[in-house]
Amino acid sequence: MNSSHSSAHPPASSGTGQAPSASRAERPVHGGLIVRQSEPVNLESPFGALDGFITRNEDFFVRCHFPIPEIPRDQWRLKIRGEVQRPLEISWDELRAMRETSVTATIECAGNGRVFLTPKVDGAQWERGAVGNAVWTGVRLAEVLQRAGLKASAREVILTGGDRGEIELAPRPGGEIHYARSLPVAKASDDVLLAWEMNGQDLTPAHGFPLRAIVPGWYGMAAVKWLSEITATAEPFHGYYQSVDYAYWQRESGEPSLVPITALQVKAQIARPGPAEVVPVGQSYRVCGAAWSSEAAIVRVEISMDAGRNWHEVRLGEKTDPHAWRLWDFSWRPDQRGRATLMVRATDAKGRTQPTRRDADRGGYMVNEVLGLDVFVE
Ligand SMILES: Nc1nc2c(c(=O)[nH]1)N[C@H]1C(S)=C(S)[C@@H](COP(=O)(O)O)O[C@H]1N2
Ligand SMILES: [Mo]
Repeated sequence: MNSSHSSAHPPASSGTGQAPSASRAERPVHGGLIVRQSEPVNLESPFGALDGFITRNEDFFVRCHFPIPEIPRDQWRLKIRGEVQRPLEISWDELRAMRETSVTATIECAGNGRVFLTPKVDGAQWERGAVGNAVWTGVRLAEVLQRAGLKASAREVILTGGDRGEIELAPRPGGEIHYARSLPVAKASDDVLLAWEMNGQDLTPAHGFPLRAIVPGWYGMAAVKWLSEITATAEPFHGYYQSVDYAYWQRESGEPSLVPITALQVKAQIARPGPAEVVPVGQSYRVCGAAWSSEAAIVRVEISMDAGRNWHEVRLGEKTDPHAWRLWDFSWRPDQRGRATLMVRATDAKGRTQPTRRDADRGGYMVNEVLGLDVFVE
């Protein structure tokens, strides 16, 4: 397996698209994606190549549970059914005639950073690159729901994708299922977008052509691709991708109870230097990265160069859309040779910050505890 580690110790790692040295790290590296799985396709962004606020479409990570469905746009229909007054089938042209909106939103896979967990957990072994930030254009889900007329009995809205297949690991339902996730009516009627464009271009097949959901402030699993059906239900949905997969143990009312993963956890990541990178002693190095949270701006990112003993505030990039990540950088002049353990920790406008320890109730998801990144000063 390839890795996005940018080791500058000779021989250099091959073909990862990573910046192999501090000086070259300053240059934008457009390195292609890292294959985590080829079928179904799962591709990771080289986070070390981060070079702007917007992730290019061709650099955006891809997370698929089933083969990518081929959906001809002119035959495609969006069905709206269940607890609605007027069940609908909306054609592509009808959808495009609706009011268009854009949102800049960061999508992070709930399993991003999983490779750093000990003991090892199941699932795609993402490093830091199952995250990206894009401008999404489409129509508000709320407007589509309004057209169908949600009944007062509706509690949740299930989004179903056009992709399907069999689950391999038990516990599993028999036969083929579709990828599906539900949203509470309050979120569905708020800021969820049904998007047809990513950074001004039609969605690619891998990212959900012709239509996908964007659920700002939530982990990626909610952003259902190849959207084909919207079903309003009176009962909570307990589909595979929110009860077996993408669920965690919550302890709010006594014994642990399995609940669907929803909101993004506040988190900062270092793009450069990369793991095991060699950083020159006595010279200034621009450490940089991104930080994000759920429904609150990032207000502070701190960095430590000595495994958490001393912390410094970094410089934050422009504050833009509340659902978008914030870039940050810090000028570092290492004066001591040897190994240095870098750490970052973000705080958002709601005062939430990153934990120092792993919460075992999260299983292989929501990795936002402060992690160390070792580099070598030479
Ligand atoms: N229909 C469908 N939608 C899906 C998925 C999927 O497998 N099928 N994967 C989800 C997960 S887990 C993530 S993290 C995001 C990733 O979106 P991307 O592939 O555009 O980066 O899509 C989500 N939407
Ligand atoms: Mo995901």
